[in-house]
Amino acid sequence: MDFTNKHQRHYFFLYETGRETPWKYTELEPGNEIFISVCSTFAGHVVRGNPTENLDGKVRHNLGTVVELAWERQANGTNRSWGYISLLEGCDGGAVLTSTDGSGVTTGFSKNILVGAPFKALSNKTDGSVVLDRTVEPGANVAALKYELCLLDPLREAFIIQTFRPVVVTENGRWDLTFYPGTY
Ligand SMILES: *[C@@H]1O[C@H](CO)[C@@H](O)[C@H](O)[C@H]1NC(C)=O
Ligand SMILES: *[C@@H]1O[C@H](CO)[C@@H](O)[C@H](O)[C@H]1NC(C)=O
Ligand SMILES: CC(=O)N[C@H]1CO[C@H](CO)[C@@H](O)[C@@H]1O
Repeated sequence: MDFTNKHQRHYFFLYETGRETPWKYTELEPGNEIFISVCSTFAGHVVRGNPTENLDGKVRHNLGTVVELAWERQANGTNRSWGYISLLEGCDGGAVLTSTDGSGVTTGFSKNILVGAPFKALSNKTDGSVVLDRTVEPGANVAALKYELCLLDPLREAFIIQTFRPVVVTENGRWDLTFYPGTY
C-alpha cells in the first residue's frame, strides 16, 4: 500500500468549526510552504484531503489527522493562538505544529505510523485511501488506539486519549505547521 501518496498533488483543507465544507484550501508540492491568514477570531482545523472528496459539498470527510487551531485576542492586544494534533478521528499521517513566538513549544510527530500498522487498525477514507481508524465513538477502533499508544506519547505528541489534550500556544498568533508523508 502507498502510505506516502507521492503520486498525487497534496491538498490541504481549512475548515471553520461547525462547518461541513472547507473555508479555504491549498495545493502544495512536497517541500514547499505557503502562508495562510485567518481572521483574528478564527477557530477551526486543517486536514489532508483531495478536491474530489472535500469539495463535493457533502458532509465533512473527517477520517484522518486533524490539526485544531483557534485564536483569541488578549487584553494587551496580542493575538494568542492555541492548537493541537488530534488522532481521535483517525490518522492519515504525521503533522508537527510549532510556535513562532520564540518559546519553541511544539507538538505532533513526523514519523509515518501508517507503515507497519496492523490491518485491524486500518480503515478507508471515502475515496478508498488507507488510514488508521478513529479511536472515539461512533465506531471506535481499539486496535488503532493501542497501536497509536505504542508509538506516540499522548501527553506530548497527539490527542489520542480523551482525558489528555496536548495543547500548545503561540503568543504571536502565527504557527509553523508541517505535514509529513501520509495518505490523502
Ligand atoms: C499579552 O498578554 C498575554 C496573556 O496575558 C501574555 O501571555 C503575553 O506575554 C502578553 N504580551 C505582551 C507583549 O505583553
Ligand atoms: C491582533 O489582530 C488584530 C486584528 O487582525 C490586529 O489589528 C492587531 O494588530 C493584532 N495585534 C498584534 C499585536 O499584532
Ligand atoms: C481496512 C479496510 O477496509 N481496508 C480496505 C481499504 O480499501 C482497499 C482497496 O481499496 C481494501 O483492499 C482494503 O481492505
